[in-house]
Amino acid sequence: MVGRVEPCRIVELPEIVDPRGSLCVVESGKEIDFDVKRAYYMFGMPPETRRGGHGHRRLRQLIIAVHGSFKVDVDDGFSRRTFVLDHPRRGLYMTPMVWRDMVDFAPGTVGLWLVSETYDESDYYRDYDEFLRDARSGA
Ligand code: T46
Repeated sequence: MVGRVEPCRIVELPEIVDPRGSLCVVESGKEIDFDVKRAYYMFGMPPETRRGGHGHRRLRQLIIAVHGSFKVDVDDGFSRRTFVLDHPRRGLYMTPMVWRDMVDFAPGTVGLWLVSETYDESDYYRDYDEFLRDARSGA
């Protein structure tokens, strides 16, 4: 079986270089295959923080370290991968049914999440064993 971490990938965002400062674009139907229903961002993470520690049933997302860097550990119940986000020109596209942990935040990091769903707690897997059971049964 092909694991679901496989479709998680780094997306190089188009950069419009300008001496006044670079401009990067994320457009639905181009860089991402979903309409953005919600954006949230995080800052002030102490370096030893772990964020995430959950999976999503339907939500797709693009994660960008707009400043600083952090790592994203992804796990589809079969295999694991680690992605490093360390440039605002690069995003991590993530499919549903993937468990993720965010670690190793550099001081001053600001992370931006562009996601396909409004906030809905019922979309979350907060329990790893429940996630594992469903992921392995192909839910
Ligand atoms: C993710 C990581 C990086 C809301 O009310 N609305 C929202 O849109 C979000 C994202 C969160 N919340 C509330 C729910 C919790 O009471 O904010 C609180 C913290 O959220 P959570 O416990 O989900 O925090 P993390 O670090 O586990 O996860 C959050 C996001 O939920 C998640 O999707 O990718 O940040």
